[in-house]
Amino acid sequence: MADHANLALAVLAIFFTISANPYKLPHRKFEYKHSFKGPHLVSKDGTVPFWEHTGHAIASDESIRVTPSLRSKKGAVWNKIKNTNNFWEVELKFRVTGRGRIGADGLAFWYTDERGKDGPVFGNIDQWKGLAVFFDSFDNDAQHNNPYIMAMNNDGTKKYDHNSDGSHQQLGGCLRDFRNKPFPVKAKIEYYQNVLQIYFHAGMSASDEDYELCMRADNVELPKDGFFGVSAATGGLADDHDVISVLTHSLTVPPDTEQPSGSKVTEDEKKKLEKEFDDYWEKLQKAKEEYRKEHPDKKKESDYDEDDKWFEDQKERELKNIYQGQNVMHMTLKDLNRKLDMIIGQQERTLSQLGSVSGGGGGGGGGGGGVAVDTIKRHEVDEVLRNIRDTHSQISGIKNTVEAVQSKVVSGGGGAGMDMSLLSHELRDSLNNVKADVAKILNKPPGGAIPQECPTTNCIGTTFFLVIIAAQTLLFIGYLVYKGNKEAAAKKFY
Ligand code: MAN
Ligand code: CA
Ligand code: CA
Repeated sequence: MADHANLALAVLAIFFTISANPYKLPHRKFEYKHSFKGPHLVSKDGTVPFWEHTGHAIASDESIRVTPSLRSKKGAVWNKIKNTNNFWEVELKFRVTGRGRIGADGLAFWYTDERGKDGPVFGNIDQWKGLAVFFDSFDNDAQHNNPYIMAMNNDGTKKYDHNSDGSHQQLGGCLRDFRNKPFPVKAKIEYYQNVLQIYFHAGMSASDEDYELCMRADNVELPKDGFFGVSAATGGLADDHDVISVLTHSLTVPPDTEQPSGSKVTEDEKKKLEKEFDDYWEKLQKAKEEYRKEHPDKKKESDYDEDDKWFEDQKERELKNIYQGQNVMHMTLKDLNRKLDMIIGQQERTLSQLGSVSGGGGGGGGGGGGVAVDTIKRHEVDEVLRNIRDTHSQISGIKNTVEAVQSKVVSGGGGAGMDMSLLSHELRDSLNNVKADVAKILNKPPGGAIPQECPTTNCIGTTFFLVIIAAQTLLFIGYLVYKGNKEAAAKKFY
């Protein structure tokens, strides 16, 4: 039974080997003796462990200022320990800052057979042996192609052409601005299986992900053992050149990709093994069946034997799928929750800013720190939202009422229709009263015996009476027009 399990495993392993991507990522190992990084970059004696800084370079706890932003300065920091790894990756984190729109001259990363010498090439010697990567800020050949990142491999014979920015000597490069960025810029220089690649992070975010490929060159031969170093120089113009960290990893080929080509499984062998596995499986099932027949009492125990551990039945698979599905839902919900929190946070920030702007008045902040900002609280936000909801429901209620009223008005029955007819009745009644009073007055005998005392209410002339009637009619028409307009406006709003 164990043999069977082993065989199954072997077949699975072969399947994985065949289906796996033939390219495997290198094995990375951090090399602390070829690295430095803050905080506490310097020891008590002012030196950087495993490194030596020279020229105008100044080391502080957080970074090494390779040159200050003063004219004609040179500085360098060199690893004291020779690198013996065939392949490696160095991540260089730095800042180039200056007040001018143009700065100079630039920073250089080195992997060379020698170290620590002063010279004209960004603070290092010319005709070096090994790799240089220049972060060249200043456009000496006026081709409008700086700041530029370029790699140059030198066998010790080439003189760097400073006046043309080495444009004809480069292995490869890219035009990238690395000066005055909000975050430190980073360059990843990777040398693996004689392929040189430079990735660049433009310092626009603090994320580790934002690297992009700057250059790649195949068949690059670098010194077997060499020193890592960083140097910088200023000239007629100047920048601060600060190195924040150098992090080195050795790169080795993972053991399982080092298989000799003879051990690769051919298609025929694969089929043969599969057949062997099927035959064996059949035999095993038969043997199991026979055993069960011979030992019916042990049937239950053997139902779930060791071999079954390797396989999952339909139910198990479904359960697993459900579980995974739920997991995905859970993660999505979590993500949504996080995003919601972010939105609420932003809203609160905006509201608090608005609050402080309107509350602070035009006084210009009263001279800096220490002023407590009156921020809006969560419960206040909830209160505002509740109010908005209430208002909304009230408006809906009003809308419904208006609609109902409208429909009743249109159909002519009840509601506003009733009001209108009531009003017109009232008006008619009062008109009738007026008419009756007027008739009474008019029916009184003319001449002499006209009683001087008027009835208490209706002692008016005909003209005055007509004016009143006209005014009332006008009022009535005006009311009807106003009502009609209001309803039309309400209709438009909804
Ligand atoms: C001067 C010279 C150059 C240098 C520029 C920029 O023109 O020192 O070598 O590249 O300034 O600093
Ligand atoms: Ca230059
Ligand atoms: Ca140039």
